[in-house]
Amino acid sequence: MSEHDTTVTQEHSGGKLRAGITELLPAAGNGLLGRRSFVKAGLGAAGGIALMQAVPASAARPGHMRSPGPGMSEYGSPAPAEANVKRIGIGSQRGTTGSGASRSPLEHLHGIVTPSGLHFERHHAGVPEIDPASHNILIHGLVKRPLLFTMDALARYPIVSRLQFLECSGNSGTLLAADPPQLSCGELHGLVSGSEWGGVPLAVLLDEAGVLPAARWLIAEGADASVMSRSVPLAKGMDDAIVALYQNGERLRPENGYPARLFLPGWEGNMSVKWLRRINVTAQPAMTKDETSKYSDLQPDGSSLLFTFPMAVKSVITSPSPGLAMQGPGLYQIAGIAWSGNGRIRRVDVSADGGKSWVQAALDDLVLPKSLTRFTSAWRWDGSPGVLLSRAVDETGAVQPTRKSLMSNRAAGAFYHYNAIQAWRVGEAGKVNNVYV
Ligand SMILES: Nc1nc2c(c(=O)[nH]1)N[C@H]1C(S)=C(S)[C@@H](COP(=O)(O)O)O[C@H]1N2
Ligand SMILES: [Mo]
Repeated sequence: MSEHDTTVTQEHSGGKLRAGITELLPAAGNGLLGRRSFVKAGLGAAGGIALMQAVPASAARPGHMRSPGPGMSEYGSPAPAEANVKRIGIGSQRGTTGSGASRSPLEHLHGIVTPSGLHFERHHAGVPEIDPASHNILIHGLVKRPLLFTMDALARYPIVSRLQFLECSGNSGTLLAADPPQLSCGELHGLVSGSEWGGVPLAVLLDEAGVLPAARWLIAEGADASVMSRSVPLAKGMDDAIVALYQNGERLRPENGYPARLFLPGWEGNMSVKWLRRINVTAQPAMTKDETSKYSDLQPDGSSLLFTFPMAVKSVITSPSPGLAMQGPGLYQIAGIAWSGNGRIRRVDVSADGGKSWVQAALDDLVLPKSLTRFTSAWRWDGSPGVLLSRAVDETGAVQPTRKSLMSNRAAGAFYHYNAIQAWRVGEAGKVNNVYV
């Protein structure tokens, strides 16, 4: 588990090797290197990799250097050559067009923000077409003053914005299958995305309505044809819940709740009710169809947990991953995302030998609570088969479980909240497969 700090070792033993070389000493089995390998030494200085080849300069200038290109556009689009980067795993229930999901192509993304057009979608009755000019949000029930907010009125409140993830509690559920499904990282785990969410703190609106002492719960209701409704503890509403109007700097996309959605940081995606139209302040939860027929969690003793709010600590290696084949032996950067609904990611460990030995991964600078967090680890792949794992630990000390321990503590038929360690097998030819270890 411990990372062997090769720099210190070398200096203390009087070694005069260049830092770049000393940094590349193995720190765990099957070629994993210390977490400062790339950060300090840089790929080039490390002397172990040649990603660029000498290419003879072409005599003729390419066409795009000989005449001006097209001009400005009102709303930009990705480069045509990136057209393969799109939402994946799109499917809906038989007989419906909009009761289903699409997934973020995690293996093609970097950073902790998912472009809005690639944010995963989960709808129970499609995307309603809502005119913001006639849409309102009602706060009523156990309050002194029931209030009706127009979208224009809401936009005049102080708006906070935060980089946070949203994850469907059904994410990764296909990994409950007895045999590992041969799907891409995004197809398996892409019901999670990260955004900069901007909105009005729900506490501000509740305070204005004047919550009565008997109030304990909020029943949030959406304006889609499924009338999605969830019971939310008042304490969450008073803590970090927002009525989101903005996503990555612009107004919400229709599929993500335009013109306003509830956003409950770190909690199962289902509770972040899109197309929010009503919050009923109550003393009891409402036991809606969306929290009884679904989103309850069967236990091994046959009972069911009605509510499982926070999404537990989790991580996945996005590169390498199935579909991103290795280009021969040499130095690679293992990269991935980690997140926890209970706060910040404290550390991520990576293994290249199926869990026999681990090295601590480097976390990117932005380690924010209830946010996607990037991790990387340098790997010298010698071309032999190996099994890559990542294991996240959050600031509460919770450790991402192995698949074996998760499965042994779960009832057959329980579906939601799968957060086990993902294993990718890298074969001799560099092909990457989903495996269970
Ligand atoms: N009104 C309404 N809100 C909803 C849903 C819905 O179908 N209708 N789906 C829920 C589920 S199950 C999830 S995981 C998230 C998905 O949000 P996204 O589509 O913006 O990714 O929205 C939740 N809020
Ligand atoms: Mo969901």
